[in-house]
Amino acid sequence: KLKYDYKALEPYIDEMTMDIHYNKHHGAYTNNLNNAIAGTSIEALPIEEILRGVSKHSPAIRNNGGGFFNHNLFWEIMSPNGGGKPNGELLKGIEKFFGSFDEFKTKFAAAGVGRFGSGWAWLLIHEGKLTISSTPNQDNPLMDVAEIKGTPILGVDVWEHAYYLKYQNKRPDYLTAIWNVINWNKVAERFEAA
Ligand code: MN3
Repeated sequence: KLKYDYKALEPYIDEMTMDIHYNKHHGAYTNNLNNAIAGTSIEALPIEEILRGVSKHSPAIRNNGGGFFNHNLFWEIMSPNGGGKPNGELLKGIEKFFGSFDEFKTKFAAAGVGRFGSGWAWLLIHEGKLTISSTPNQDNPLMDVAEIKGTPILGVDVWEHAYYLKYQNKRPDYLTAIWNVINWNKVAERFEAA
């Protein structure tokens, strides 16, 4: 369940986008994943484990399993009380690997803008380093098919369904606005756990 209202991320993400995104898009990935694994040997596995071996499974599991995991992460790393800057070890890490928080934001947005078509932008731990990547469709860095593999700690949806009602074709504007709702405490928790 979402921990905030559909309208809680206004004006950066509008209520109708959140409602449709959560109930229709995320809801469909979740139902389709459940249907795809029902009665199979992987039904009881944690989603992370399914994704790490996703090349062995059907496209339905790759697409909907990715969609299920990615959206759960996305809802969690946003908050109406978000924005600002990370602190502590996460900020130190960002400064170490990207130069500064502002440079990190520029590089992350470039990864999101540069993803042709639909996909995600990621901040992940890859071989012990904070790294930015992007993936197509509902792929993510946990998957054995990912170009850059690792543990995602921040993921931003750059499918048009995530921003089109408010931002239309202006994906860069959405990727500028999103920093106002990023829950850095949650990203820091994932960073420390990874
Ligand atoms: Mn989405």
